[in-house]
Amino acid sequence: MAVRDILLFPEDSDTLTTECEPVEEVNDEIRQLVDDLAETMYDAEGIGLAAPQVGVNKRITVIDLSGPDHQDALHVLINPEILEVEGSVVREEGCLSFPGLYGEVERAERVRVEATNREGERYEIESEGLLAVALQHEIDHLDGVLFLEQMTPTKRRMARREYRKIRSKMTRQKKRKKRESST
Ligand code: K2U
Ligand code: ZN
Repeated sequence: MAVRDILLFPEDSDTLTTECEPVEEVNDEIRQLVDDLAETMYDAEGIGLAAPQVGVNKRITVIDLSGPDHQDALHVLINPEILEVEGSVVREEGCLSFPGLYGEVERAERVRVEATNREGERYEIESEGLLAVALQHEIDHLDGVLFLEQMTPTKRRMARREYRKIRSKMTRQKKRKKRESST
């Protein structure tokens, strides 16, 4: 298993906004990628992660709501499809490709999803609450859709402005550390 680098917006926006390819066969290479995705998600203290976020253009995502201290409820979704959606809910979301940015997104309240697991078997999840939100957030990633695009225009404008400030501060901090380490 390996922790991989997580791609960031905007420098990696081309990869992050590209629609992913279906997985043809669940083989050892795919299982290794699934394990790396899970390890990278836990290391980043996220509750979900999609393959394009580590630079792999395949329809694979992992979700674990139990958090990095438990790691006992890992959902592996290969070639996931949303079969049904119901209701509507607005919830604050974040994204590991937009570090430090949070914003409200409207999603379906309940979803029914079909996917293939790590053993290559097809299965279904019906969910609501945070799992339903995470499933929609992650499957959006596989379609090259980022959570900013799911916000209302006003919230998207505010989020873009906030994210520019976050990234400017990150850049200043990196430059200061580099100066301090060279003295
Ligand atoms: O795909 C990702 O960037 C991982 C997200 C997944 C996620 C975002 C929003 C809601 C559910 C899942 C990260 O786990 S961000 C962590 C997080 C989770 C909930 C709310 C805010 C931030
Ligand atoms: Zn995300």
